[in-house]
Amino acid sequence: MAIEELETTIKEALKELNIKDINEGTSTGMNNFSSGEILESYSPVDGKLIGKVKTTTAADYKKVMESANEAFNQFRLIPAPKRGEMVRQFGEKLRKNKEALGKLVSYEMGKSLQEGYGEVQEMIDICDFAVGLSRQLHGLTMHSERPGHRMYEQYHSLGVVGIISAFNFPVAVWAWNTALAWVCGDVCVWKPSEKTPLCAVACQNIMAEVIKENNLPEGISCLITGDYKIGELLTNDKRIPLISATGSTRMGKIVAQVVAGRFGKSLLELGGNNAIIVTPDADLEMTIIGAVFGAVGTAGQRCTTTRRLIIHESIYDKVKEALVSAYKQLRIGNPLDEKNHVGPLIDKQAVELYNEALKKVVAQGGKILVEGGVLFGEGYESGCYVKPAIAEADNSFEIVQHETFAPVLYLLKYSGTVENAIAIQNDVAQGLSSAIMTNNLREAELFLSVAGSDCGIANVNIGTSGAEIGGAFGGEKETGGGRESGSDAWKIYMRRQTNTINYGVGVALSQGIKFHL
Ligand code: UN1
Repeated sequence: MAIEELETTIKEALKELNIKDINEGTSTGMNNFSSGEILESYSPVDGKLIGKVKTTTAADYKKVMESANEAFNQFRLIPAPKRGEMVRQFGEKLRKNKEALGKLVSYEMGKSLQEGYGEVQEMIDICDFAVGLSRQLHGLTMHSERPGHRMYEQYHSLGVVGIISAFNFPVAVWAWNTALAWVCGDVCVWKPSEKTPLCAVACQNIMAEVIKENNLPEGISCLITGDYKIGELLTNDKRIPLISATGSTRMGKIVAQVVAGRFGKSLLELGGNNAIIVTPDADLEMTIIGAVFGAVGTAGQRCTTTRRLIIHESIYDKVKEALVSAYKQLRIGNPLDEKNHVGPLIDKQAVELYNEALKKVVAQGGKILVEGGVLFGEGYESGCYVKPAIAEADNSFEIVQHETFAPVLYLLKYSGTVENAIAIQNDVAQGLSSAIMTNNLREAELFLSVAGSDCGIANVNIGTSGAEIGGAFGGEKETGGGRESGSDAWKIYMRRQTNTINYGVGVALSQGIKFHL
């Protein structure tokens, strides 16, 4: 793709997404309170400045929260299916803007265009899910032990939801949260990654149209931008009953403690160290596609990225050879050019961490199988393009135990039965996603059993990444324990109330207690 072509494509996308004044500090189409220092957004694709955004000061934050609180008081009174209708309209607008937003995601974050579109599709999917959900926010009814009594539970809107999202899914993870929060009657304050602020502005602009067209209070969708300090205002704020945070385990630990300290709830989606077990009964073609996409998709910057392959010794060499030959076919370059598989890392700091990981795996006793390295020269001017690498390693290595957000895949060997592979798979601090490649029913079922994978996601014959929105998404251990998107993940966005109603004539106490006056 020629440079001029890329420039025109991005210019058009920014225009379509209503992103203006990029030199003065683009602001959103609503809730325009940010008046702080300018935050510049550079593309890892070509290193160019895409735009500038004004950050949120502490004084601005006060106004944002006032607007959010005010909006909540109105919004919670709107019937849930009507709120669902609003989310349906948002989903429609996303369909119209899929191309432009997908391109901006690809350009500002660096993931392949296909994955950029996929991310917007994930937003559309969660909107559809939330629309149906808006008529199903149900509690249970139960039988009372007392005659003439009825018991049931209901779910009420919770309040202001704080959303802290990461650069790697700059729009979808916000949508997982907002689409559900909105049908639940909550309002959202979003702090996106300072590495992808324009994607956030674009989402706000799209939502602004829906809010305007439906005459809704602007405070239902608030955006605050800046570094961790603005995030701290959110996490410390007693008016925010729920903080949903996606990012590193280090960040999550701080958020969890601060939020728990004020009896808030937190929904954490933190680091993963995901493995695929490859047993002697694995289908080789499925394995290679699952493992390669899992390891190099989004340049290894998904929480669900495949970082470890645990291969049975009897097929180890065969899998190894097939992987090496698959890696030779990978094309690295401008992610907006659809012939490329792998785009850049987010920034030079990420490149440094990648370099360090490769050094460490060798220093700790590993062996490089597919050479890594940073790419220079034409098309690679941003300095953020790296070669996906493979190293043979051992699960006990400190670096293997650590999540490096880059395309570095570790091959680990196991012998004996699948129980040994499962033990290796579980022997890390993180617990997000996992997979097994096998056509053996016993192995597959054991992997999914209570004695199997300890992760929040466990797949058979597909890779570790690419979860659909219909299931609850999240993981155990240092991944933080939160569940987002599908299934009954909506419950955390609401407060549960148990109601007991006495429709009888007498007074009856529970537990048979007698109390007479
Ligand atoms: C993330 O990396 O934070 O399952 C989210 C997946 C995507 C979401 C990843 N649907 O890979």
